[in-house]
Order: sequence, then C-alpha cells, then structure tokens
Amino acid sequence: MSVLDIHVLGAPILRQETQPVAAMTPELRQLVDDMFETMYVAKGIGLAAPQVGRRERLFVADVDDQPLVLVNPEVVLAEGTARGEEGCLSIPEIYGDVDRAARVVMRGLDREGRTIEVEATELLARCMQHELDHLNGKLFLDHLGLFKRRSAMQKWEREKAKYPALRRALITAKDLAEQHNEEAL
Ligand code: K1U
Ligand code: ZN
Repeated sequence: MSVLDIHVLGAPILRQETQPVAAMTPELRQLVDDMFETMYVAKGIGLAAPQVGRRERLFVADVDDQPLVLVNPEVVLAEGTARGEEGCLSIPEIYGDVDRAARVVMRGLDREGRTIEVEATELLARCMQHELDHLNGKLFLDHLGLFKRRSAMQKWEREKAKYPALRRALITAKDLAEQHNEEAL
C-alpha cells in the first residue's frame, strides 16, 4: 500500500468533474486501499478521489472504526438539518460551521462492486455529504456565508505558502523513524 499526496485548495482537480466508475477492477481496489492508508496517516475520517488527484467517482470514510467505501454514490434520502464544524484534508487548519442534512441514505457500490445502501446520522452523515461534495467539485467553504468564507480564505492565503506545489506530502511514522536514525548516525 502507498500513502498518496493530498491536493490542496488551488489545485484544479478539486474543482473538476468526476467520472462514474464503470466496474471495480484490481487497480481501483488498490486505489481504495491507498486512499484508506492516506486517510489514516492524515488522521481524517474521509477522503474523496479528487483529493488524491483522481477523477473516479468514489470516496472512503471511517467514523467509529467502520470503514466505508462508496463508489458512484447517490443520495436516496436526505432529511432534517444539522449544523456542525467541518475541516478538510485539502484545506489544512481551516474550519467552519456547515449546515447539512441530519440524516442521509446513500446508495453506491462497495469495494467489490456490490450495490450497498448506507444510512447515516451525525458525524458519518456529515462526512458522507462532505465527500459527495468533493465528487461534485464542491468544498465546505462554498457553504459558508460571505463573511466567514472571506476570513477563511484570508487565513488560507497564509497557510497555502506551506504547499507551493499545491500538494501535501504526508509524513508517516516510518519516515519519521528513518529521519531520526539518519540524524543519529
Ligand atoms: O474529505 C476530507 O477532507 C476529510 C475530512 C472529512 C470531514 C471532517 C469533518 C467533518 C466532515 C467531513 C476530514 O476528515 S478533516 C479531519 C477532521 O476534521 C476530523 C477528524 C476526526 C474527527 C472529526 C473531524
Ligand atoms: Zn474535504
């Protein structure tokens, strides 16, 4: 498995259309596994394909130790409204309160290409809607009011200097240990 770079705000892929997946293949299962590994290293609860530079319509999530893969997701039901804080692995250090449906049911394919339906509330419902937005080129900032969005963008203007290539390379525990060993020599 590999840890992939995460594309950050400003990278065109985050605003582009995604393509439905025709069939799950070994290559796409590998992508799913790499996305899980990347999400865990980044300490996120979700990750969508455009965030790792891919156009496939799929995302992964893990809330409460329940890994979820949803390919070609579609909303079957959305009801109620709930406001809650969101972050984004593609916009590090920026947070904002977003109104989402309180309960959703989404249908899609799992890692093996079987049709599944997932019913969710609370953090999982929020996360799934955030990830579906990524597949539609939308970011949580787009849900903020003018004032909050402007101040988030001002903060991001400072943060983004850390990512000149508009990519976030994650450091794994193994990389850190290797760095430490090299310094000790
Ligand atoms: O898609 C992403 O950028 C991942 C994002 C998903 C998300 C977080 C919070 C609300 C909705 C969707 C993250 O995982 S950012 C990390 C984070 O903010 C978080 C991590 C653990 C628990 C709660 C939030
Ligand atoms: Zn995000």
